Amino acid sequence: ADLRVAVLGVGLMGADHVARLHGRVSGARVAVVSDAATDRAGRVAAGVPGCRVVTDPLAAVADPEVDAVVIASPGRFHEEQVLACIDRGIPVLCEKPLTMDADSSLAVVRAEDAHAARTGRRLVQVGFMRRFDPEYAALRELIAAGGIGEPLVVHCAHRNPAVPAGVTTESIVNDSVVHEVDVARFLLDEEIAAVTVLRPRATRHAAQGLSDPLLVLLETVGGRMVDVECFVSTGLAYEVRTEVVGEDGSAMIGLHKGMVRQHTGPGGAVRSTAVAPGFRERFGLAYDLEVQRWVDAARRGTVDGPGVWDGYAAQAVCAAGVEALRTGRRTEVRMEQR
Ligand code: ISE
Repeated sequence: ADLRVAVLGVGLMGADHVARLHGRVSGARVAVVSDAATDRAGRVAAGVPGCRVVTDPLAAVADPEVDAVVIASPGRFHEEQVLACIDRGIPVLCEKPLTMDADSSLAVVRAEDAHAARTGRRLVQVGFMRRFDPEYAALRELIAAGGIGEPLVVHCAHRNPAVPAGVTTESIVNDSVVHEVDVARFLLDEEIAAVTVLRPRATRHAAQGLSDPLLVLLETVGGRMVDVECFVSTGLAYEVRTEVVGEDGSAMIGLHKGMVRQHTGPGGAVRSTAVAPGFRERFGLAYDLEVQRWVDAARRGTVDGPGVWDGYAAQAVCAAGVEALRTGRRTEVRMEQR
């Protein structure tokens, strides 16, 4: 039978997951949606035959006709919603952040560990979708197979055309740079030990007081270094590039996708490719693959994607990043041994 999924939070990301589960993913159906904005929940549910609105998210988790949960609510609600899923023993895909700080994420790690010790099953996948992007997956395989020798340095560019009002410099670290934190851990297969954050001259397109772009340096426990240019108000497009430099070669992903065109430009013929306008275009396939993989595992009562430890590590590194931003100093990451 199809996996009956409850989607908690149907804003941009949650509504996207509903459309994906309904239209592109096999083996699952959206049985319940939940959102504090009941009119929005009603509109989303109306597009999915058989889908009910359950306003209280914890009631949605407890619903006997729900087998698994997708959490796309605001981050401050994730902790209690994830813990409720673990309590009920059902698989959950939780968008980042896992919780709002490292201590509470560690508590989720422990709760899931206790469940896994009893049942042998992990329950929580964290929404680090880049791991499912075919280019990132190929890059990781190349590195693991020794294709560029020992990796030494990673260069990352993460650019957004614009961000919603209310974004702060801290939230650039927590919501945007967090993806490079996970990518670095995923590609290099080791933890981040220290973070430094520099503030270049800000673009005039940034909101008042926002330090944009940021330059972030991540140092791994093995002494590898990852530089990240994170620039969230370029006014252009959605660009995510990653280059890994190794002892015996280098490899880059995220240059372009799709058609290369020749056409007349101002000073003669030009060659051009389109750049994705937003994260849904750039990572649409990654999201589809992520959710399909989650559904396949959830039908067996478990998960096999990035998990609570990855959510906790990301949170610990971002906490160090926020401190580095405040102090201007290199800041060591405080986290437990796995
Ligand atoms: C947003 O939360 C995301 O997750 C996007 O992937 C990222 O590019 C953006 O900067 C964040 O605000």
